[in-house]
Amino acid sequence: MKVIANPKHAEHAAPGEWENGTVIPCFECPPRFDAIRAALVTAGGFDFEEPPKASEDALAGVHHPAYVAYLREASAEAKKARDSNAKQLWPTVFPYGPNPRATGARALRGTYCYDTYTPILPGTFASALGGAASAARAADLVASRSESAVYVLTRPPGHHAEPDRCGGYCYLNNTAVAAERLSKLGPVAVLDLDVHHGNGTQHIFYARPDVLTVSVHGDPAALYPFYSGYADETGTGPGLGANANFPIPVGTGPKEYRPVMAAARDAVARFKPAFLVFAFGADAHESDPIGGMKLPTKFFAEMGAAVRELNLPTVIVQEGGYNLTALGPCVAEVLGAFAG
Ligand code: OKP
Ligand code: ZN
Repeated sequence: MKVIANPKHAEHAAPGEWENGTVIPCFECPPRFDAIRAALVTAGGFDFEEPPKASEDALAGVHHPAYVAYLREASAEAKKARDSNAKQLWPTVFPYGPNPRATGARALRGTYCYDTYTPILPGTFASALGGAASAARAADLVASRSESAVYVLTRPPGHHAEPDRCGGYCYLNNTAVAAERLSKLGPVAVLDLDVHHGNGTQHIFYARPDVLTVSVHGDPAALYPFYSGYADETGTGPGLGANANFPIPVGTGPKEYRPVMAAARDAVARFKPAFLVFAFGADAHESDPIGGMKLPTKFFAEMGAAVRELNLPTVIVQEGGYNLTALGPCVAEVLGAFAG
């Protein structure tokens, strides 16, 4: 299987994350990429490639141009800063009131970001754009039918990135970039099996009948991103019926996860898409530090097989997964089901 690997991923490395008023070590870190890469090299049969030089054109139809410009300029501003504190742009105040006015740099931080997990650093834009370019390249390979499944090895992840806001460690929505690209050629389904709801992907396509978004994730009453991911969110306007959420209780194990995964997969099949984008996270693993689910490593082979059964040209995009020991083996299990 071809792997398109983001050559710029390591340019984004946050020094910590803000959790409940304290800075804690980052879960989303460059060693995640290395752990996956090492596991795939060990497993064998993977052919690693870099994408062609990144272009912002890949973001059209996914992110608002003003947001893209903000990410680019804020990263450049962080790069120019001299002291280490000014090299990190963290939001501290978020828009409020009936008509929020954002005219200065500090206001923009909260305008374009919705949480305290997602700072802008000198290399953030290059790193995120490298991921988007990797997703676009994978989509092009699958679209041309030269490959039936291509894996995008990237970080930071993307599925929490909204059209005009970063959040949840995500800046550019790689999954949505692949789906948008494929949607020029036929109906597309996105199946998101990261443990967190793919709010950004849902919202980017919420009014579109030609891109189905389906997500299985921890109940948002208990798990990030907290404000969306409920089962009654089904799309809007022409997109009504083209979104499906399957929230599951925190603590779910294989026995309860399996039928929900099958129901989500069947919702994709009923849509009869021409292409699939599989947003994959290994954070429903039993040892994940932030997921809270109970899936063992061997269940991920079953997950891969369930998705593979759709028998669709598929772009597999890496989202989360934060146990550095489990992450690589889980990815290898999922991809093994596609390669076999
Ligand atoms: C990104 B992806 C940890 C709190 C959770 C945000 C989670 C983002 C997950 N202290 N922080 O969906 O894996
Ligand atoms: Zn996640």
